[in-house]
Amino acid sequence: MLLKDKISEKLPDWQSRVSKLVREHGDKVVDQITVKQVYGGMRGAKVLVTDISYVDPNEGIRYRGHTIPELMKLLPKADGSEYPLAGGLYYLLLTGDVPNHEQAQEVESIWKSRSNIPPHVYETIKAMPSDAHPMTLFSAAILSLQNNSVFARQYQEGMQRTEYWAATLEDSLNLTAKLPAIAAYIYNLKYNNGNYIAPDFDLDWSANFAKMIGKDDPEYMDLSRLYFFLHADHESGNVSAHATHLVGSSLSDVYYACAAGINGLAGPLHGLANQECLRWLLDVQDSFDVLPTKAELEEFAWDTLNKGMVIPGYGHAVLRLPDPRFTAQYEFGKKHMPDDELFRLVQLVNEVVPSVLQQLGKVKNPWPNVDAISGTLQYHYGVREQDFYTVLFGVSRILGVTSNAVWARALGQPIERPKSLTTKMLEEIVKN
Ligand code: AMX
Repeated sequence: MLLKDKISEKLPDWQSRVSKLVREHGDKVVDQITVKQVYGGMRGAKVLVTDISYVDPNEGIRYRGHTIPELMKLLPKADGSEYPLAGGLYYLLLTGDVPNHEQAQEVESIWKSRSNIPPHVYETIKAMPSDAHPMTLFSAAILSLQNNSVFARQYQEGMQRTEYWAATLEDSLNLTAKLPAIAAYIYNLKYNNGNYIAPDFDLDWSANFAKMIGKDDPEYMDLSRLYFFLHADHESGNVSAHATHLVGSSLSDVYYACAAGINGLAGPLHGLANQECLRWLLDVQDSFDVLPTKAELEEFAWDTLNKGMVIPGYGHAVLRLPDPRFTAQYEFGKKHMPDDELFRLVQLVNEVVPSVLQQLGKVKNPWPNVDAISGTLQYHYGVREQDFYTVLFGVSRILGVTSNAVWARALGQPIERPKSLTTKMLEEIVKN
């Protein structure tokens, strides 16, 4: 199979690079850990490795070494669209090579052939209480697929360590193939009277999601392609990626690991910020009949901060510039909805909020992140159910975290087990 062969071909070189590094330089110091980092969520501590993506604080995300604008040009596009095929992105994340159109389409075909969802998954989703958050349904649906894990079955049968990654790849392809239909099912169940809309296998993975939630509009299909392209990975330390990796490091299969990552994504300081951000923008709209003036918006922002709340969609643990994922969506908005009232509000917030956050004096990055605009674009096309937005993020994020999972197994990354200390021990350390 295309992806398996390609990874097999690349693996020996990666294995020898990693084992040489560890063998010859295993005791070299990479970084020092400060007391502030120990207490501060390990911020900036360089203790993880991934080759799938890297976040440069002053430049933003690079997938396999390529920036977002570069990949918008390089990745194969869906027919008649200027936005990348998710199949091509997955090929890139998994293999490190930019695919040609045929290779991207081949991944899309693999997905189509594995997209069928066992009926018990739907039953699991339906059995949840009607007020369960869509992320709860999404996580439960992923976990309910676990009985299909190739990795778990082969492990029980006595698989060789060298085979782990190939079984993980199988699981990853099986899971990612099903994500658009699972997400669409959740959407239709919660907001569309349970109407089921069949996939259209002439469409690509991203556009098919749009189709299955009843959006035939080519512009919304393009937005889906853009959205799933932008949210796929953000190196290894963010909560969803790290949670997935941590759980996978115990040789839990990708279903267990991805459900964990999705649960982390559901937090308001991480993926749920997209829903929170739209809510905040709508609150602004409700408070003013027309677009507020800059002074009014500034006052509204201060009100939010004075209530002890964060301004969602702004700030980042690593980035120190406007997030290029924000910029790419902003460009989409400028092209397709320049006069949309909410989009104009996003523009105004972007002009006002950074300086408010700077005045706080403690925010390290006052600029917009990916979540500052993503909900607004969805809202424009009628996907107005804010609590669904993080599911969209999750569909995309699983492309990145499963790519990481395959390579973590391929390179034999061990079970994670950092060391904890007591406060007393730290007090002793600083005394000495
Ligand atoms: N509004 C108000 N206060 C903010 C802020 C914001 N948007 N961003 C940072 N701060 C505050 C922090 O809460 C912290 O305050 P404290 O010292 O009193 O606890 C202080 O500024 C320093 O924080 P930081 O070092 O700049 O950021 P961080 O690495 O601790 O946190 C993040 C990063 C994203 C959690 C934070 O910026 C935030 O809460 N932003 C709003 C929520 C959001 O948009 N999250 C989505 C991030 C992207 C993603 O993962 N999807």
